[in-house]
Amino acid sequence: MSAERKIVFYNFPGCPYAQRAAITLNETGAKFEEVYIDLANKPEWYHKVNPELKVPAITIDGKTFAESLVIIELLSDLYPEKRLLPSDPFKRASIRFAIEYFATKISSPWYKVLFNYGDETKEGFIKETEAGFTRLGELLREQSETGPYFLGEEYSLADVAIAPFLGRVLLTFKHWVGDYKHKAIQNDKRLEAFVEGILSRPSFKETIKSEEYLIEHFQARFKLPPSGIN
Ligand SMILES: N[C@@H](CCC(=O)N[C@@H](CS)C(=O)NCC(=O)O)C(=O)O
Repeated sequence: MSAERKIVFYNFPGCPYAQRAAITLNETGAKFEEVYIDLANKPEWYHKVNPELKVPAITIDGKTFAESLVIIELLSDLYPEKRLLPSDPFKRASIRFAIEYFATKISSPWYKVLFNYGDETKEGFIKETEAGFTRLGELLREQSETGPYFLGEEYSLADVAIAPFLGRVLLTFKHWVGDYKHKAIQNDKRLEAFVEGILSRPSFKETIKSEEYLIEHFQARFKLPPSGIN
């Protein structure tokens, strides 16, 4: 059992990076104080917490850290009994690779469409994410033939780090890309179970805002048109 620590978590719940930290805190069961940072109107004092003025940030026993991947690894190290990062160096490397892969091949086209919404970017978004999901299915099977999680039955930081982006990517397809359903997911049982598994994990569901909240947030933040789905 890890020692009780004083944790302050600086969060903006619409942010997928911040949700990575929220999920990890939820998984550890640690007690923490949550400070809401309104990104549209950041408090003056926040630059002392994180000079980059981004969320998430966390203060643990007086030491402050930013960057979601740094924070979730730190929490995993502080609560090793939760086994969010396995001790096997090869598994740890595969987890870090999957996180980076998802960011480059799926989250990056997602940001492209959010910041420059139009027919061309939507086409590119479909094409690039179909390819990205196809390869993701192969990466999952390289770890384990059965799921639901990246490593198989064992939940890990790969699942933590990917879920907030996966949820928002699929929500974007549903509302702004004609409710498009990926063939790569429909045709791959392992990938389909992964999607279902990480998005139904209680720590994900307890830290995600409602679809209505996210739709409104995306519209305001990225100047997207109203959702095509009622
Ligand atoms: N690389 C950072 C990215 C964090 C980030 O970009 N957070 C956004 C919100 S999702 C932010 O705070 N942006 C500052 C702003 O909107 O002013 C991480 O992994 O934590």
